[in-house]
Amino acid sequence: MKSQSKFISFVLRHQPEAIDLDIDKNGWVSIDQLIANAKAAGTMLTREIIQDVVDNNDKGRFALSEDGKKIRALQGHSISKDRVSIEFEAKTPPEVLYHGTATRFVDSIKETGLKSFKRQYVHLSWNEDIATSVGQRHGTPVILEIDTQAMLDKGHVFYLSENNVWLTENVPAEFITVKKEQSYKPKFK
Ligand code: HQG
Repeated sequence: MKSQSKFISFVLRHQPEAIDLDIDKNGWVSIDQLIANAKAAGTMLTREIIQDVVDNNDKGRFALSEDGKKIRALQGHSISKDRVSIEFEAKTPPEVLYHGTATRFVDSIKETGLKSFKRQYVHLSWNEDIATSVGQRHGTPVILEIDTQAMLDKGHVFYLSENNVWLTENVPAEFITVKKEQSYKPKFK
């Protein structure tokens, strides 16, 4: 299931054109078209496989439409906002949110803040363990604490995706504290 899930994530969030998929402004894609176009590209998907991916995805990344005919990713898109712009509800976050990154990015983040780069938003976690696993994908993890209250005071907006990922456009450096930085600790003094 992992490879199918990765494939679906890739075409729904990043490159629908890779298999000629029509994607609407809210990120929805027809399941029939997904199955047919995936097949033409050599990837075998069935309704059952897709349902399984939706139901058992570790992060609840995907959702089916009410009529069961369409599928979309709930967040994480890198497709331009002109093409896909999911309407997230602005929400007040907890006072602190976390961002997991890798130690090698910290100096740059301290300088320029958190940027979304290819993705539409910077992703923030409500929980430190999740942040750690997000950071681990890039190297030695480090957790950044984000002062959401101060950001709200300055007019920044936060959104919560249906699968509980907090999103915001960018996080200027002044709102970031490095929580756990792995530093070299000599064994003997
Ligand atoms: C870093 C996964 C240098 C940022 C996860 C991150 C998440 C900077 C990397 C979701 C920087 C971008 C998103 C700056 C940010 N200088 N580095 N100024 N600003 N960065 O993958 O947050 O499995 O685009 O810290 O679980 O790691 O796809 O973002 O390390 O929720 O569902 O640039 O992706 O979810 O990497 O991960 P990413 P992310 P899925």
